[in-house]
Amino acid sequence: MAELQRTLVLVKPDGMQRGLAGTILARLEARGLKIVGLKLLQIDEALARRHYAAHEGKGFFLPLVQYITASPVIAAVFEGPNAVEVVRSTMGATNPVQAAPGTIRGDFALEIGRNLIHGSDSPDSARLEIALFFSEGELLSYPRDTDRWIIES
Ligand code: IDP
Ligand code: MG
Repeated sequence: MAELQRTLVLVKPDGMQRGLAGTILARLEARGLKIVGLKLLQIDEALARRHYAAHEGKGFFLPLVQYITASPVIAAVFEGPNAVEVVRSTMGATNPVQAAPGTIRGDFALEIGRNLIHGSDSPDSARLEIALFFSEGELLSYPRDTDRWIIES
């Protein structure tokens, strides 16, 4: 059986401003992933710098901090088998120019600096990122009646 994972998703400010939050979350939900955490928040500069610490010093770092703090975002934790990789493949490539049609970025975005969605890139970064946005008590474990039709166990 595949490893059950949790991963952090952000609907970035452009997704919120463009009214695409529901569409983006719906694609992940329809894939079969389960929402186990969800909140609307405004990311401040300190949180943005921690979340994107791996990119500090790169040319796009400051514009990236400005972008992610420019408007409220939705933070969500999705759970499922191989959730990290499944979210990444559903998002599409970082640069929407290279993102395949059918992916979120490939269907709704044009530029790397306005690419709509964040998804953790590994189980380790997922654990760190989830802890930045959610306390343990804000994450819920619950069965869905449909789980056995989505996950072969
Ligand atoms: P990811 O979001 O697909 O994991 P990362 O390489 O982790 O991509 O970069 C984080 C975010 O930084 C990207 O989603 C994008 O918003 C922004 N970014 C990455 N590379 C560039 C760039 O070359 N120019 C402008 N923005 C970039
Ligand atoms: Mg990344």
